Amino acid sequence: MTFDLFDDLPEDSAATPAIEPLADGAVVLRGVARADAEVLLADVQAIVARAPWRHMVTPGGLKMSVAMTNCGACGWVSDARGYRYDAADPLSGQAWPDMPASFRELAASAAAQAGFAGFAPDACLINRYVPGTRLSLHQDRDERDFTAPIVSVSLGLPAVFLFGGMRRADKPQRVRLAHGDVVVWGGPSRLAFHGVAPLADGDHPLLGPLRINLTFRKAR
Ligand code: MD3
Ligand code: FE
Repeated sequence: MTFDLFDDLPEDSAATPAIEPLADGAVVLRGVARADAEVLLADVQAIVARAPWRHMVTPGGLKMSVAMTNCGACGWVSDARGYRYDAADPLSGQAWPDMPASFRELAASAAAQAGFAGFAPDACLINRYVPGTRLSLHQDRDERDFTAPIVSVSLGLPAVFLFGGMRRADKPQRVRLAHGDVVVWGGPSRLAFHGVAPLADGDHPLLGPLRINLTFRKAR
């Protein structure tokens, strides 16, 4: 497969990002995380050393195909008891790893560019996709305050993001999210149904056959 035509541009091409409106309250900042990718991925590795990737189980008993971990004051967990945010990693009983400065600063700067000044996430869910992994349509509604946006950072292989409406049955738009793309989902988009189509095969220069997505949330 082929990669971004823009992979070879100088790093400062990310200094003047196009702000691409996606929907009411949602904007894509193309490539803004590209210059930080190595630092972000080193920070992911340090988090995974303490809070390993795991496939959570839905309340309905299905094992998710996305592998997940978290950092921050609380982390998103799913098991037979339901979905929730928890201050402890259920695998270790210990607090989740701290949110690295690189994560916090990128999330706050992206949110500010989208009009959400002062975004201070307390949770970052980290998702890992291999070819074939998908995330079915859902809403993110386990957070306490829906006035805060969610900021997502895509790294590695590109994905087709499915962005639906307020009803599960609304036909989703398909949006390609590539390495370094950051999306801010706020306002009326905050509770939209969304998902990720099965990841296509590929081999990314930094990540190999993987996509990693960071989602920053104000959970409490
Ligand atoms: C739109 N993750 O972790 S990020 C999730 O690529 C999740 O791993 C996807 O959906 C991923 O919950 C999509 C983009 C995203 C995240 C949260 C949203 C889009 C959103 C919340 C509301 C609307
Ligand atoms: Fe989601």
